Amino acid sequence: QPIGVFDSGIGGLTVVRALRRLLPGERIVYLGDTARVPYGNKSHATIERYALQAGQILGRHDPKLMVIACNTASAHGLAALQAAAPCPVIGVIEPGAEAAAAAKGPVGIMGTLATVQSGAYEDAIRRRNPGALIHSLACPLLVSFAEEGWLDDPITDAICRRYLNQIPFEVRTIVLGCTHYPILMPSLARTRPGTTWLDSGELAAQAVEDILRGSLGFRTGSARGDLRILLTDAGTRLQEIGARFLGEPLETVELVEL
Ligand code: DGN
Repeated sequence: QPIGVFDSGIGGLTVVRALRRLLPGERIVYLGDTARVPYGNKSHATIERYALQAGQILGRHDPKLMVIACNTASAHGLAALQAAAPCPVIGVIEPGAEAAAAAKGPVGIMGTLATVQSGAYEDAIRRRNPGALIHSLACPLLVSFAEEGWLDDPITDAICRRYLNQIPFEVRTIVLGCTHYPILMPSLARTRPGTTWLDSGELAAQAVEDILRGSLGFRTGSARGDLRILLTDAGTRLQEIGARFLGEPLETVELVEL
């Protein structure tokens, strides 16, 4: 059985990349809702409905586990999908929040508007550490910069600085609460040296590894697991942008309708 991975678009490919590094033999079916991305500025009800539709498509592939590889969809759709899906479902927020709750001192959260407005990170961190000091910041422009691929560029540095200056200087641990942000790491690190960055997607991939090793089982051996990429729309620059997030060429892409 494969691992089913769902994202609002292609940002979740950073999670697939981490999964393929940690669990190279696993088969993965990825569904990116590229026709309706971005989710970051949509309402709770809409995002929840989209997540349930995506779960139905992934469910046809009989996954042993589903991963919502998008912070926005995890914040608004995880509970509904967990209730509806025929297999366990994990999101990217709990693993990121767990690491943040264990950090020393105040923590920062960067994410889309919908993720920050949901308060999902605050809730998940305070459940583990009720006294935690948390500074959340919506950074809606960063998704576009990540997709544009301006990764080593003074303009991206300036935008990162503009956002990060709003998080008090004493905050030394910041959660990348959007699966697009890891590819902006060079700019973020230049802007705020000495910060510990918690990559919610990477942490979620580690949580998947723990679950598989613990109970669901995983494929060993040298054969690389198959990766199927299902998208609801394949725009012109998709191969180029997707490959940057995945860290390998996007071979075949299948179109699906939700
Ligand atoms: N990558 C998505 C996330 O982690 O929240 C955001 C992309 C979007 O839908 N704007």
